[in-house]
Amino acid sequence: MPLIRDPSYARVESSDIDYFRGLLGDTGVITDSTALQALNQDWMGKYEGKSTVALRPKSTEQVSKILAHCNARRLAVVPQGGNTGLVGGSVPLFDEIVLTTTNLNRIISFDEVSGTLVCESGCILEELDRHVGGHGFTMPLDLGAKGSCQIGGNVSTNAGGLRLLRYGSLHGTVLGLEAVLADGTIVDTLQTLRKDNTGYDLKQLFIGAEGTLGVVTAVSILCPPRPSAVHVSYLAVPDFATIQKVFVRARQKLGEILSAFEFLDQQSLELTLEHLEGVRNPLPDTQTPFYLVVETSGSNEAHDYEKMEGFLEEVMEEGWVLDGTIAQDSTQTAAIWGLREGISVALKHAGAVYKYDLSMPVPEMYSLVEETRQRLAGLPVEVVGYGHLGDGNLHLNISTKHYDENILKHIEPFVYEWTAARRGSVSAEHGLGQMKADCIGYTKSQEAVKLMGQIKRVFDPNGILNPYKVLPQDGASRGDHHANAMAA
Ligand code: FAD
Ligand code: 2HG
Ligand code: ZN
Repeated sequence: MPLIRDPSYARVESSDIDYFRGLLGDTGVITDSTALQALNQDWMGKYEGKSTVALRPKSTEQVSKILAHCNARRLAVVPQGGNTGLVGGSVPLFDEIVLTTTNLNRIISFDEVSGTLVCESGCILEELDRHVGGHGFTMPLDLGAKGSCQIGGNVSTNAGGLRLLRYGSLHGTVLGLEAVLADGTIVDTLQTLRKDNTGYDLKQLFIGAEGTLGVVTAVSILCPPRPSAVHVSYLAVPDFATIQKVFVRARQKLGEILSAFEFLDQQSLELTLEHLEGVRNPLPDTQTPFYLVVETSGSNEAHDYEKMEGFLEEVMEEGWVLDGTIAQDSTQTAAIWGLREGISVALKHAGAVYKYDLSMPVPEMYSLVEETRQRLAGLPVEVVGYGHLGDGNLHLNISTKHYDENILKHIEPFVYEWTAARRGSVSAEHGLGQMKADCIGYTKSQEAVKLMGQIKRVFDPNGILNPYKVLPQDGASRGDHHANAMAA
């Protein structure tokens, strides 16, 4: 249902632009329509706003002054990092001001003893990984968008990614952060302590808040030592039940060095090979419904390779894996990851895509893909399933040429209701953004959503921060219906 602009928000006037230019200089205020186009549109080209001004502050103090001004004037603001989000959270719906963190890109410190990095929120993930890599450490998260996404965006979406299985979620690795509230108050919780039990852990509220509670300006994050031995295998598996046996065996055999366990179906593979140039099929002579990417990260090259080889031999002897290959060098490793990380890019090249990012018990996961395929039979779509199997996170994607309401009505609310019936989550890692602002009730209780609304009002009483996102506009979620139905 299309939303209507909330008329209680003010519109940007020339006096506002003058104020911003005085604060940020001409280069910090973007009003040129070509430059604005990229900031108004999301990565998929699915969501597009109509903002007439974007701001590029260079310091926390500037962010504070911008927000204080916007709050006093009741101008709505959308925080934007790398703009790689997949739920339309980083772009305006109407004329909200875009506040981009691109120029907040200083690395503040790195402690080589603890591995703690402190940096501004606009630092790009891949660049941070390069920086800490120079000290023998790695960032605790990795994702296909690493070349563009920013650490502030990662924290604000609580991004999961390819190695959550090994390094855990940002709720554990972020040690502190600095954020600016809607009224300009700077909340400094930028600690570097592993342990701190003094009161409520406020930083956790900003992790995954998708820019609705404050603008994150700096982050302190714990980086693990960079593994010196990384091995990646690519395996062909006949069915989804068998994938689960392979996963259990991988955990038993590879233990603490297991760092990723990803799956993709045949349809994902074919679509990626068709639409993405430069990707290679690691097992060109084997066709099977499922493929796995299994990675180990450790410190003993020969020993870790032996472990991976032993694991592969065992699962092949069991008949669970029909064919498999272990990357022999960094080029082959990059090729396997290039295929897995390239699925989203290939889907983008293929046309329009409906994305569902779901958490649910692993044994049930693929039935949803199959049922969705059946429901959509006869429609011009390709249904693909892949994701972070080790984390119970399915990426169900429905690819088609153009967005089409008729296709959508076959998918929703079916996918959400199916997930809710299994007590799953309608957002495992991408967030709710604008796509699912009215869907939280499928996963969270009405009491929890009410409490979130109260928290939002404490942090942002005028509701200027990322409106129309995350929480339902009028307090009623589509999922409430489901919750009521379950209770009845
Ligand atoms: P943006 O897209 O700019 O913003 C995302 C949200 O955070 C918005 O709501 C925005 O308002 C808010 N925000 C951004 N910066 C700030 C800030 N400083 N303060 C407050 N709010 C802020 N996600 C995963 O979890 N796992 C994956 O494996 C993964 N792979 C991806 C692969 C590809 C190819 C792509 C395109 C995306 C992928 N994503 C993945 C989604 C996306 O990259 C992540 O959500 C990422 O963390 C977003 O970072 P960003 O800097 O681009 O944020
Ligand atoms: C991934 O795991 C990302 O590749 C993107 O989370 C998933 O595009 C998607 O649906
Ligand atoms: Zn993912």
